[in-house]
Amino acid sequence: MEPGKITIDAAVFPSEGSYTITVEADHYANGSVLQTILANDNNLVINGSFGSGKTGWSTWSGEGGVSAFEVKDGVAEILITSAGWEAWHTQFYQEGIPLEGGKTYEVSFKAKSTVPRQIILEYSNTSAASAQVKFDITADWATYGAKFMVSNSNPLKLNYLIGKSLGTDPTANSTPHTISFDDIVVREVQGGPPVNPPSGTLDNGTFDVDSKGWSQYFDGTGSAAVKDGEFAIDLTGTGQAAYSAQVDYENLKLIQGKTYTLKFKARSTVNRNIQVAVEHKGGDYNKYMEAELIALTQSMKEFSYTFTMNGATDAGAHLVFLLGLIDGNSTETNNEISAGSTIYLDDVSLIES
Ligand SMILES: [Ca+2]
Ligand SMILES: [Ca+2]
Repeated sequence: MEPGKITIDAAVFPSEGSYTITVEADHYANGSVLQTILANDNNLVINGSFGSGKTGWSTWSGEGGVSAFEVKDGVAEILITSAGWEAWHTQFYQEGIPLEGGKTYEVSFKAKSTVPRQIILEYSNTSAASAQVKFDITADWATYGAKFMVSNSNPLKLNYLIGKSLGTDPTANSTPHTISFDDIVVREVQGGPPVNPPSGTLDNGTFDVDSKGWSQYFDGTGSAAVKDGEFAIDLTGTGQAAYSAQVDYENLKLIQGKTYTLKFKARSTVNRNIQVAVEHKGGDYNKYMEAELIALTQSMKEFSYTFTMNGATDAGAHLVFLLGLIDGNSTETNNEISAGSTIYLDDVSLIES
């Protein structure tokens, strides 16, 4: 002990957790302080073992989602009484996890659900190549994990989307259930694939090898993959909004005052409208090229748009194809889309003119 400082041996604390430390001194009133003791294991998540109750963790439920969050015996338990009608209608998250651009991280956690279901883990606020990963959780504890890379140093929001399950078994969507989480860890890992800083240009629009540079997002069921040199987007639903099904190319750098030409070829197994836009990705989604309505048929057709970058130079722009619920598609068309349809994209280019 020295003036202003009391050092306590680490062995006093049996585990990570929240401790009340009381200082007793003769002739003085007792003084107490509540202190969180973190494990020294390079875990970037605060209180991932839930030894400190709910510290660091939050839940959000809205729209149709209803949930209650408690920590019992060092385990996070989220009782979902109503799943809502979108995956994001119930969320469980921690914000402000410090990451460094150019590094690779591994997330791992233990989970179970009284009703087996799919959950989505979203890496928000980062430029992680894979923005989301889906896990099928069973009634027994199991450990799940994924690796992701970041190209900037934005703090991570680790967000579990646990509203509507988008998995093949929808039982959880109409059955109250409890999802349990424990030992949530985010650690830097060495030896991951090197992360090249983004070039700022659209480098892969021909899909000759893969869909590198492209992200996808679906509220409903859907998936996008390269098929025979084209980007094939399978849809079995429209969701509730234009953005409910989308593919995008991010980390585009647009320079103020420059004029750009966007070209691509597209077709759809169902005659329908889609939209394409160029905008800032995230935040206010500031539009640089307003959403254009495009009518697709079963024949491949080339489309071309020219726009001038009127906003401030932005290295966080994206080109986004909006494939969900689009104005101008009739109920009949939406039913055809939902019955199973595919959109094909190819030869996408965005060049300064
Ligand atoms: Ca625990
Ligand atoms: Ca191609």
